Amino acid sequence: MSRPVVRVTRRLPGEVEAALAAEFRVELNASDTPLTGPELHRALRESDAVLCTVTDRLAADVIGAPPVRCRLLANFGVGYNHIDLAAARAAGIAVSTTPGVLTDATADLTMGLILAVARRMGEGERLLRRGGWSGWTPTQLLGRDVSGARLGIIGFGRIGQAVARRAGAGFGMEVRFWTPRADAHAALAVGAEAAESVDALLPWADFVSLHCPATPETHHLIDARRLGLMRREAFLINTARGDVVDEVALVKALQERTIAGAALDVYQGEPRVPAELRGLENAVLLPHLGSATREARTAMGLRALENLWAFFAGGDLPDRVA
Ligand code: 8YV
Repeated sequence: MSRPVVRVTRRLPGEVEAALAAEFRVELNASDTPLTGPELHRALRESDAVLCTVTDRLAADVIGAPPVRCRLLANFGVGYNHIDLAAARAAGIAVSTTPGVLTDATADLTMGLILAVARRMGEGERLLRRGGWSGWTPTQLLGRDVSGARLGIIGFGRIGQAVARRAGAGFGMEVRFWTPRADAHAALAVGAEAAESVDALLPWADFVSLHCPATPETHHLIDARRLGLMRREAFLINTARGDVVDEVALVKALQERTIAGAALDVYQGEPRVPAELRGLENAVLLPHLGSATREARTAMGLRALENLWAFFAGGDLPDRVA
């Protein structure tokens, strides 16, 4: 049998591209810019599989009606809100993700964001770089303690639990979480307590960290009303998906200081980040770096390769989501 044709939509770490080329007839996107809708549509008709990423909007109109040559969308990443699963199923396309291998990288970055926003690191960096630092003073850029503070986690899957472990064991934080599927065993293992509801968690927490997937149920989960439930001294951290937060309401809350600050890695209309947000000193803003370590990105690519390999070998698809 001839080797399956795999369209790879973005450049991947060298080790991953080499491993893919050894197994499949790989078509790379040399320009490394996101494929357009028509380009993705064509890729689905001309390849046996597409290795896609978060920048590929695989909506129903892009997937289109059968017949489609593509049999597998092997996503590079754990979140798959950019893929219309129902449309993929209808077109006879299976979908896989890369869970687990980016958990530590994303949880580490979350702790970095908690520290950065609480200790005003961005403000300090900007002050120094613009030549505005005239020397140490006892009251300059005072932040708040992270050690011992209360952390509220929304979404308690692998990443939420990994953040809870770091926060509890490393920083002595008191951790509560909310998830629609309360996992008593996981909670016990990380010493966290389940909250009754999102609304009960928000007024309690000094830091609220989001770790749920973007679904119709979590769209704007954090809206103006819920931002209003947070304490004035509290911070919002988002390393999940921009869609979970109403960005307009968040900008207003930050401008009016009804919450103390936000640290964001993800945005509603990536790569567009509203100018109002970029103008705020009490916002720490990163360009979707959650899994951006050499180790994690290589492991993600190799995991996508395992899915491709297992699928075309006719076995189970290990990380199937559709
Ligand atoms: C990935 C992510 O880098 O895996 C995810 O869900 O958000 C990121 O860590 C990105 O999705 C790559 O496709």
